[in-house]
Amino acid sequence: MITLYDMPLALNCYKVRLLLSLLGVDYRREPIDLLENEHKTPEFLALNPFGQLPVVTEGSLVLRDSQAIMVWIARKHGDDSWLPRDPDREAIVNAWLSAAAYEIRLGPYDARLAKLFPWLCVNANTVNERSDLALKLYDERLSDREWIALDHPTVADVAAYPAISQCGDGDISLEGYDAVQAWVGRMRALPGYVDILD
Ligand SMILES: N[C@@H](CCC(=O)N[C@@H](CS)C(=O)NCC(=O)O)C(=O)O
Repeated sequence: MITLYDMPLALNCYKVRLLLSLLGVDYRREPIDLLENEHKTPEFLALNPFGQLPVVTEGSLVLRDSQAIMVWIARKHGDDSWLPRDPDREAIVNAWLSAAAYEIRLGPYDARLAKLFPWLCVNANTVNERSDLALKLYDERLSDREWIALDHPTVADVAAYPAISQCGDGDISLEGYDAVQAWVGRMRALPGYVDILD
């Protein structure tokens, strides 16, 4: 059985919960309270020396980093569509996974952090500009297509969704990003979809 070390409001944990739910994979949640610094205890640091959520374990396997975890889940439990085995198509998905970890992280993810957990945000001064940059890139990408990487949902959509869908928490608006808004609606309609607090 998979165990997810998890905090409900943490966006990187939500990425993993959303993918597990979309794929119908059973797992158990082990709550770790970032506000109580439970991610910096010796026990947790032994699991993840980076001192970050999420962490996933299965038997003796211990995995950190939401992107790496999603790739593992997709390979293990998904059909090829969530992460294609064809190298050309896989590379496109991986490029958008990286965008979720960088452009989205520095933009809407950190904007939300700056409002909800300011002591964890290292670039509060640039989050508005970075959010605009990231949302423009995603809006342009989605202007003539339904899904971010390929012509169907992939882990790249799941990686981007949490920070984009919760960007209002960081006072970032999706107004004017019509293609992104339409994509958010498509994500919410996927079978197995769960909200951040479900
Ligand atoms: N690259 C990592 C980043 C993980 C990360 O930043 N996790 C946040 C919660 S969403 C965290 O644990 N922050 C606490 C800290 O960095 O001290 C991933 O994608 O999982």
